[in-house]
Amino acid sequence: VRLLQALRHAIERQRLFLVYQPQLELGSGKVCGIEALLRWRTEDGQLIPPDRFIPIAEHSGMIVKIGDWVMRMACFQQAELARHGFGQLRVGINVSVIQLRHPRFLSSLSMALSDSGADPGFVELEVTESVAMEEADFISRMLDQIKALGVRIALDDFGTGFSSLSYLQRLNIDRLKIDRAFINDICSQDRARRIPELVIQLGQKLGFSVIAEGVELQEQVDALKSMGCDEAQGYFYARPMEVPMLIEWLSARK
Ligand code: G
Ligand code: G
Ligand code: MN
Ligand code: NA
Repeated sequence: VRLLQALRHAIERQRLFLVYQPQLELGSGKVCGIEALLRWRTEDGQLIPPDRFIPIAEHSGMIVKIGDWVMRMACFQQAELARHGFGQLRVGINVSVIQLRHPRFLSSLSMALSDSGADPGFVELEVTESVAMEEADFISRMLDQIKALGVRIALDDFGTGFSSLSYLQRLNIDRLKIDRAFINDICSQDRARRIPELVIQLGQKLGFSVIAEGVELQEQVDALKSMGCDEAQGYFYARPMEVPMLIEWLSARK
């Protein structure tokens, strides 16, 4: 309850902000996107990780307001990056199923797009696999409507849910994000390579691109490349950064 109250204040006092983690094409080494990740800095300077406050925000329904703010901020920052010459970066935005269920979700999304001038083709919503598999008909219709706005869709934490393959084939999505749990010991154990390998092949067969999360080592990059994985993100390349630092980081790589 105290955390909930503090979160309410944090929203009013604008203590929430976004950091962005780069995503790279494994083939060319080019930066192709960024994922927006929410952060909360309390008055005394403490950082509260999203794992701690997102579940509370979801329970209380506050995630709708927070999620709207995240979508708007990410769209405005995408447009800002475009003005700095980085318009070709897709921005990934995590969305909760509570947001998707809200009747005004689509109008919030289209307002964020039109108010910011962000190019919808460079905005990608991340929906977790487990969410996409529940309420299948509702979610698949929602995804169709999101796609109709020109926005891309990624299935997050892929491999941790239980996808029905026939349903996956019908879903209007652009890519799969392999959960970082599968990337962890990709090099240390032969067996651990099998799932990422399978997900990459599945993505290729179904026409989705595949990105690996949580890449921390050169050996993981090499292994993923040899498996034909399209993209990767993780501490190996960069930690999530606020926009000014991101712009510096991007400029240094140009
Ligand atoms: O950034 P970090 O690794 O601490 O994120 C932890 C979890 O919080 C991840 O599962 C991530 O998807 C989730 N998360 C981060 N930012 C957002 C956000 O803006 N909205 C939602 N719904 N989840 C987020
Ligand atoms: O569930 P989701 O994919 O949205 O979560 C992304 C989370 O993973 C973020 O909280 C981010 O801070 C974290 N993350 C990003 N790269 C790495 C990494 O290389 N290693 C670890 N352990 N976590 C990472
Ligand atoms: Mn994500
Ligand atoms: Na994930």
